[in-house]
Amino acid sequence: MKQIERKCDRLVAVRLLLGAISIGIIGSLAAPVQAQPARDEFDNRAIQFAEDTIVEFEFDKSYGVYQSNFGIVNLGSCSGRTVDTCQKTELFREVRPFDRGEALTLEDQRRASVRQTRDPNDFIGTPGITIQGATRKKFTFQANTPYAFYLDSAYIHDVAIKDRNGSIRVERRTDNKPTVYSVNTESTRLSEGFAGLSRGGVRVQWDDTGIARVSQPGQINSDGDFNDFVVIAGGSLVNPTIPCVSVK
Ligand SMILES: [Ca+2]
Ligand SMILES: [Ca+2]
Ligand SMILES: [Ca+2]
Repeated sequence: MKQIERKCDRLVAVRLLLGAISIGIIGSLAAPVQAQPARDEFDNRAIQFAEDTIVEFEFDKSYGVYQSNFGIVNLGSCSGRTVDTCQKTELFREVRPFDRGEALTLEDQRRASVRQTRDPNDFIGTPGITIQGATRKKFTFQANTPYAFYLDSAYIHDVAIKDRNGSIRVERRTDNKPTVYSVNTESTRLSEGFAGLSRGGVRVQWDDTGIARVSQPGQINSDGDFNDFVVIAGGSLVNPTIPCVSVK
């Protein structure tokens, strides 16, 4: 019961402290008895806290043609040897691939072939359009448990199919892409690291698996832009001594 009260204190404190900053780390609950040395990590290798810790996440933007889902995978809770069997918690799900469309159309592909694009913003996805509902979510990390982030993506695109009689029809296809994990530095950047959680936040920047951008022609991997899906973690460490204020 006391822990719940403390959590309440911290939730309120977040609102008081953050002000213009819309994201925050909500400190931690009472430290459990630990057999192992405490260790905090927030990088590609692992997401791990020495104490139970609630972190608030906010969807920022996506600049990628894929339709993606972002979440947290508990690396200490797996039913097999591979990461795909670990327990997952989804935080944000794109309901469409990007703001201005529901698929990469034949017209998009034609324009790309002549190095044009209908969207100079690289298929931007914004809160309220590609991500509906809450764009801030909290997650409780259990003490001394390794986690990672994951991104699931699908490529939704039209293809032209020539029938036997010579007529052309358009078929919309959905290709599910392999899940990418933050343990892969080719997929994810967490540049600010653990210290960033209490200093404005950590930008969790994803590169999915690459759709060539027409704005960068001639490059072998022109889509290693690490902006295909961006989430901000934390931002401000809550002071646990702030008294509880009733939430209206
Ligand atoms: Ca997208
Ligand atoms: Ca990319
Ligand atoms: Ca991109």
